[in-house]
Amino acid sequence: MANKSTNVCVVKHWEDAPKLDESTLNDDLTRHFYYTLGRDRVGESQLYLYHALALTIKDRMVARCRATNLHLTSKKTRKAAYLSLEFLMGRALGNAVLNLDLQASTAQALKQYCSELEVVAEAEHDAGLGNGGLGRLAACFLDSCASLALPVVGYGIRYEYGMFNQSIEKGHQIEQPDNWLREGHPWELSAPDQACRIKFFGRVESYKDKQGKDIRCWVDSQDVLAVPYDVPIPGYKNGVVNTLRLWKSEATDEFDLNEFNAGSYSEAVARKNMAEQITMVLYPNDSSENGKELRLRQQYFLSSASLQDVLNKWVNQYGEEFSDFADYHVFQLNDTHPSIAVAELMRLLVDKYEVEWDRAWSITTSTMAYTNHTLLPEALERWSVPLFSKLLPRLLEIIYEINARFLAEVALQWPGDVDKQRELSLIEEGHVPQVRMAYLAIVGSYSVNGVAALHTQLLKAGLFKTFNQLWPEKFNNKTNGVTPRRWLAHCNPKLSAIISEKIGNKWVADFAQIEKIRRYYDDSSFHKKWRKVKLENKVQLTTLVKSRCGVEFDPTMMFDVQVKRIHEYKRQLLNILHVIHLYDRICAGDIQGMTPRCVLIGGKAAPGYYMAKKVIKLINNVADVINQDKRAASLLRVAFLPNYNVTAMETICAATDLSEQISTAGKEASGTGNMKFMMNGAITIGTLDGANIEIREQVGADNFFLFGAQAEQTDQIRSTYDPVSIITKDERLQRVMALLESGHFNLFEPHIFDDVINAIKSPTDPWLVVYDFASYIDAQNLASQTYQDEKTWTRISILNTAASGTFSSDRTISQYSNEIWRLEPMQ
Ligand code: B1H
Repeated sequence: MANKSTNVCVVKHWEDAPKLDESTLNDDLTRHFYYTLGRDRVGESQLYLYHALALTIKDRMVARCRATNLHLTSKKTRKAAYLSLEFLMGRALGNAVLNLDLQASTAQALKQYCSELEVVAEAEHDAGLGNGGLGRLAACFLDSCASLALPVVGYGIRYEYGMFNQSIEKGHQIEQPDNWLREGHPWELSAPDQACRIKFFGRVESYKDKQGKDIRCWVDSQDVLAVPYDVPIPGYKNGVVNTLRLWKSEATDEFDLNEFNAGSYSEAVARKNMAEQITMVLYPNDSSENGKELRLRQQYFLSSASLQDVLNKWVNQYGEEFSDFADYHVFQLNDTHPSIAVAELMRLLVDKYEVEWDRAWSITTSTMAYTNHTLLPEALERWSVPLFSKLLPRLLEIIYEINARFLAEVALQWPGDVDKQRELSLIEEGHVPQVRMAYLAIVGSYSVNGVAALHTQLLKAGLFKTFNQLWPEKFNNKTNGVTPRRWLAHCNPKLSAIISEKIGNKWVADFAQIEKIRRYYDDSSFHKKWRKVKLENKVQLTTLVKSRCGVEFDPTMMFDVQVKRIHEYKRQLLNILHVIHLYDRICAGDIQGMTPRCVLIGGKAAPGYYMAKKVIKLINNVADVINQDKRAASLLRVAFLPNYNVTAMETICAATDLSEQISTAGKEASGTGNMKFMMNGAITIGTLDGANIEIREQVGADNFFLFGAQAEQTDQIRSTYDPVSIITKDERLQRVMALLESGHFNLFEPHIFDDVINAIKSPTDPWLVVYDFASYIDAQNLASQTYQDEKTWTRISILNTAASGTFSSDRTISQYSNEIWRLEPMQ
């Protein structure tokens, strides 16, 4: 534990540290290349140049990171901790160079090595520590917090293996481990002196202290060390560098010693493995829980380490006095994954710091805030009571105590209503009782938010209805956003340049200003530039598609794109039915006025998700048939892009004409890909779902291709749903289904699509693919027609970018900060 005098010493040191600025970047790059890495110029790969540059850039962030920490410790400042099992960061180099305003000096320095930033950047491996939207949202939020100079620390897990790499073999998804740390991770800085101990297993003993107070003691636990690795998060040109603290699990030393001395060497090594397993791998299930014990260990490991870290810092500074702790802290829970933090904060306060229960509960419920990201029932986390009791015995006791007190409150509100108590209980009754993690999060938090207007409305009216009756003031909406630094300035430099030419470059920091580009929506010379940029971006994507899929795209054709996790509710199947319909028209010679299209689909399926994997196979088979058919060559090309990730999206979203956001209404909580496409001037074809609704409101109904059933109609539709009779009445769909059922796309693989076909035709298909088919095809036809009118398309494209101001994560984070966190900017 650092005492105050060493702190002062450190502070002095950093104040005196040599200032690293642009003028020294050149020398530092050389020093790192030759001395830190021990390389010379001849025949070295870009990898070492990347490492040397990353170290050079990191040097420039470390001092500022210290300054941020100094600010936080020197002033008693309110701060937030963002707890998330996922941070889908992607690459860091290009973003850091942009945010630190080092583009010119970096380019200059790299010239000596006959290289340039775009080339060196290719050597960086994506940090894929997340599944999809939820993890990428956390990454965008960190960028916005730093750019708005808000005192926010991200807490996550340093998975040894991130999101798996996907390859496609004979149309099937193959998963390979993502050993992203193999070539080193130059951005992180470990702080082994700040490691925390995390308890697992064991049992609870009770005894009375001197005053006769009942003390509960968690004993015989098997402890694991949590070692922090800090990743710097630079704000945009504001000198702020925040921290993402990622925890790695390690065995404690005494295991080795005790067991080793007792002669149980192999047992000691086995335990070491068990400890290190905790942070070994990210669970690849987007939007569904899998209930594995190791996952619960990860959740508790992150929650406990992060809370201990915050409490340690508080105690170091202010001692074990918690009366105003809640005035200075807030913990934002990214979904229920870290919601065990509610019980863990209680444990630390009550057991470790001997705070009395009611005071501890008041601290907990004024520091915890919970974000819900999904209404899908399969994603709602429940942990079995026996598992809890074995792995985290003291936590289960605390949850029982929270529940007892909560149910007493319920009884006061609804006297004598036992059903209400059963309905709201944190423990679900049944053969094996379960802990309901969402309920724990709601009961323990002062704020519960959804991630788009419709989503929040549905939460309040459905899933959390009774909680909303009990505590209406807790519930609020925070519509998601994405960072315009990565998702426009960095990924689309050409579009950024022509925008800045017209409206200056203030929009990068103040994205509401993007609205000014609207003035040019009818300016023909601006139209020309806009189209030229899009074409150049499409040429780049064409190169990527050619190299990854072997499919030749034609950049003069319309680029129609759907990239996201593969899930039935996202309806990649509906997309491919439209593709089959277009192919059917081509085969039938019905090509009058058809707009040539390149259809790109990409995304990973959870390894155990049977239907999602079948859909990938179908897309690949359909693509093969169409791409080999000469009749289609000038009208339709289809590709499935393997291993879709953050870096691929940077090329994709800049090059897309038509953005597919076609989920079943009421199922996509928000979506964030929809916002990235919009910023880059793609036009959306979509349902009234998640943030699509707000996108359409912002850009105007005429500038959005709408189709499909609405959320409030879907239950009614499902009750009388008869897809087979709809197919019979719709000639277009009948022909599509006939082609599919004839085996045309699986000539040498009989029956492989039977389950997909049956799902489409099932009256219990929850995703209503057949119901929405006709209106989807009509909307696609309208999109096609519109695309042929170059001027109209360009106008709508500009209007989309211009209307995307509100979808900046800066706006989202300002709302979190003003309405939930109540933080003051650090400058
Ligand atoms: C979202 C998840 C999710 N919602 C469980 N829920 C996971 C659930 O590993 N797990 O167990 C992982 C992820 N992810 C997404 O969050 C929503 O589907 C999107 O609509 C939303 O845009 C995104 C960010 O809010």
